[in-house]
Amino acid sequence: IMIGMVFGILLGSVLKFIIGDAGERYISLGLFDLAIKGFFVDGLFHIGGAIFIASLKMLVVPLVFISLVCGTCNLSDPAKLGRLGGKSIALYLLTTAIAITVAISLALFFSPGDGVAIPTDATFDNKSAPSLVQVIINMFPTNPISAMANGNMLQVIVFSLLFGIALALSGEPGKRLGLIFDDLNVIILKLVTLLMNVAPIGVFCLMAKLFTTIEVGVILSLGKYFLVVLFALIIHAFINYSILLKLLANLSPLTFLMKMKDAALFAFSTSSSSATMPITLETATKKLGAKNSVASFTVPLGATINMDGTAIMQGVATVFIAQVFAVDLSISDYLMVILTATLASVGTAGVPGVGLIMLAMVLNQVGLPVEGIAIIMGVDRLLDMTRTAVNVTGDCMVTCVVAKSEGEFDQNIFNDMNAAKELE
Ligand code: DAS
Repeated sequence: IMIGMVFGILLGSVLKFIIGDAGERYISLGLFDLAIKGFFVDGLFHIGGAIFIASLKMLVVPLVFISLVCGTCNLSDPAKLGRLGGKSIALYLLTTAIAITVAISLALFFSPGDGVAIPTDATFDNKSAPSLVQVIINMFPTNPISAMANGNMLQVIVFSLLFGIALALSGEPGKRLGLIFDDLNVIILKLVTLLMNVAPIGVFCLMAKLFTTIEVGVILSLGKYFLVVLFALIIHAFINYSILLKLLANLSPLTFLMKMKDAALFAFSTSSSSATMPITLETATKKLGAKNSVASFTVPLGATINMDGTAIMQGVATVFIAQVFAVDLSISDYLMVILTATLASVGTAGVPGVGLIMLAMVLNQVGLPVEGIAIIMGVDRLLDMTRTAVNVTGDCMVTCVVAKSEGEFDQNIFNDMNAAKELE
């Protein structure tokens, strides 16, 4: 994806000097310009990029429905669902909401997208913001099929969670259907992987077209965007998690972070919470001291619904894209972003690049042009690696807090710096 990005930027920049706006055109090739612009920029690159964005949006509904039903219905002993589930889900949502609030505050403070105004024909339907009560009522679909057809993702997520819980509580029929959803999950994640395989071409087309027209200012603000996301991720992982660990479980943040190194590095290199899950589980039990009876529940659940790093990217990206397209978001729009991005990160399966796919949902929700994803897509891979490491760290932090609160935590293992050295 990085190679696709670099080549797209280079070719787009070269073409800009040939067929860019009159002010920037340095070589006039007459008819040849029109051929290049017509065939490449408005043809090949536009079509390639549009198809790639459409396929990203195509995945959102099935991905969220299947991965959430899977994550919820695989809950071990449904009876445990109450206490453990309640604590974990509450903590996961709390840390994600903190993450995205930090992200939006930093994005508003640093305003990486300011000063750039890419014209957009997207009409920002500044719908009269529904009251919070109405938002909560609206989250429950009267017709789940139409919610899916219309891409009303908040309703799809609620229906998926309820369906998964009902499935987990339905004995034999639930077990049979659960197995089918496990298989569907494999298929849909394969679809994501296939899409990620053609992502370099998609990114190349998007960036080539983008850089034929983009203002230099946008490129600079892209750098700022990258740094703001990175800064928010670092604050969340090193400060917010440390405070929560100390406050809620009286555990040493330094010991925790040092023991998280291997799992975080594996998450960074794979960009996939799901792929890292076996390492996360080993780390939570053998290095951090959480009993398996808790970790075997909170880690898979976390890998499915807990994506603090992703929520951070979605928060900063939404503000950045609103600024780049010079769209003013009101406070209620930001509240909608926090709710949507928190739920979007709940619906994001732990595989590379899906955070970007879910970003399409957040942008839709507040009426911002989804095409804005093209601007940030090129630097997303690097951010994906970093935010996945934060996602996994969040899963382990909550696991420790819940295990400690359940009295299923071995403090000696936690304090023993040599515990499970062989994992390294
Ligand atoms: N890479 C995903 C994960 O595995 C998250 C994302 O794409 O944002 O956590």
